[in-house]
Amino acid sequence: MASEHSGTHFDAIIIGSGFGGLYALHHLRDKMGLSVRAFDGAAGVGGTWWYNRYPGARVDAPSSPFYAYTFSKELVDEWEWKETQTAQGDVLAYLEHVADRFDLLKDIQFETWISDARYDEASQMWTIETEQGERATARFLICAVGALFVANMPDYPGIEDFAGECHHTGRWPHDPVSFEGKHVGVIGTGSSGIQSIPQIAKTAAHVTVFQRTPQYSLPARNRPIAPEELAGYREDWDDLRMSMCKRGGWPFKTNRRRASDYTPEDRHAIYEELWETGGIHLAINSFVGVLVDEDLNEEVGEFVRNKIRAIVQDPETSRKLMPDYHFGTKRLILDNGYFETYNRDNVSLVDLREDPIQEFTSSSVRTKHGEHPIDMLVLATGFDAVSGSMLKLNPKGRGGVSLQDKWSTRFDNYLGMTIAGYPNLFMIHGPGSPGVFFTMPLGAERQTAWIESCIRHLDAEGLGVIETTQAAEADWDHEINSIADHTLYPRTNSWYMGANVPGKPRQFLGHLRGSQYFDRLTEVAENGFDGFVFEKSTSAD
Ligand code: N01
Repeated sequence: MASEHSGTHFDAIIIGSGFGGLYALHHLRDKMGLSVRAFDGAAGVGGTWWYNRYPGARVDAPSSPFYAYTFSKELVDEWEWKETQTAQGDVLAYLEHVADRFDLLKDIQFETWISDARYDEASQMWTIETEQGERATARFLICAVGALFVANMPDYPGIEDFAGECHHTGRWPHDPVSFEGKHVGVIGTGSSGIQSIPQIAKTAAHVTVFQRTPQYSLPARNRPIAPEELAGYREDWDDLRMSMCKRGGWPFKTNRRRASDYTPEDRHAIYEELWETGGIHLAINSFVGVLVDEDLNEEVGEFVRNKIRAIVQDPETSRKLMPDYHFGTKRLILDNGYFETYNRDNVSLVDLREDPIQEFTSSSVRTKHGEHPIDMLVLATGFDAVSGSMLKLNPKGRGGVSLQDKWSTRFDNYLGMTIAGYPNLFMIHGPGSPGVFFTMPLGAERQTAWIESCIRHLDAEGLGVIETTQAAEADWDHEINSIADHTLYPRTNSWYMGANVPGKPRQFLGHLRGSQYFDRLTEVAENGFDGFVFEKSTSAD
């Protein structure tokens, strides 16, 4: 596999240096010997973890040491995770360590936005152009642009006239933000809002939370991770890794209990135990089918609502906090004292369903029933998730067709990684892949391994181009949506469905069965790449 590198020409260009991009750089460069250049608009590695540095930001899934790379046992052995629910700063420090340890920084160009990425059919090459006007070409374009990157900004009348500090949680300043003595308005109660509100309330004079949808949130029960515990994981690492691959990204066997085998009282005792355990156990470890069986789901949902009722003292506030969608069908949130925060005197809640925002002034939010003076606004309003960052990059494929045109009504792709009309382009954590439904670092490793098998196949056969077909895309769309349609997920307006962004096509954006998905990738490679067409290499002619 020849390595080409002439300063501006590479075998592969990678966009992004978060978990996905960093691993792709290491794998393609160090394991395959390709010439690779990565670009990132940020000033450092980390992707999501570079940007989302709002107070309280932590991993919102089973965390240390499993929300991490698995490819290097040395790395597993040497990194000391501190807590079970890793804080943003510690994830970022880990990624900086990885970049340093594997000598990745020399091949990443930071503070560089890619303003254009265009495929040339004659040369079978991608050309990227940066905002500074530099150009580079490569045979392969790897888009590791992040599933949660493009900020979803509300467009309330007058919001641009607000004169105080305003920060989106996904674009949090690097300099410390002080809430001391301030009246802070927070819009949004997803993971970012629910993680940050208790922290902001500690020092702010007053926090007014503007809530559109009340949320289920489970106690994270974050705790220090003991050295013996970490040592045990290291000892069993190979088995744990295998288990992660088989079990949706997490190593622990989940319970296969059937709810109908238990009395309501026994089920309730199990919910109590799992609530005390914390994390996402209530959702994944109580009974089979919580996200499928409407009655069972309602029972678990009511259990959580009762917990909220028991925690929140003011009955009116408690009423407004009652979630009414199917439990677990929006991203599950793990909190550290969120509902308890409403018992503080300096926190109040506005239910935007009853009292919608009408406009902003320079110093307040006017809702239908009142005016809320604020001197700082925190927008915890989420992201144009999964598809948004690819659309922002907007690569131009065959015939110069832009992705924004191709994806104007549906995010067609095959295997969540390839797009018809966009040869030799690979997405990591793209729409239709397990992404956030799997452990993202491990998912990135396995998707990159599959990219390797594509490249090796091309080189072994003297081929220049691999490209999927529209027929394969249609089949894939059907497959991932029929998996989702077996569950309660599509019934809820969530970012999984694209429902959080006005006008976004409604489509389930992930593959719910991660292990099955990765088996499928292997199968496709072993069966000669079903669903793909190839072109001979023009440079070999
Ligand atoms: O965003 P969200 P997030 N007016 O979309 C509301 C990951 N994450 O940044 O529910 C008023 O979940 C919106 O209301 P609704 C994690 O996977 C990871 O919190 O759409 N409100 C919702 O309440 C997570 O799921 C970590 O009705 C508006 C909130 O804003 C994902 O990122 C930490 C509004 C947005 O919630 C996104 O989480 C944090 C409007 N115009 C997040 N527009 C870690 O692991 C939106 N909302 C560290």
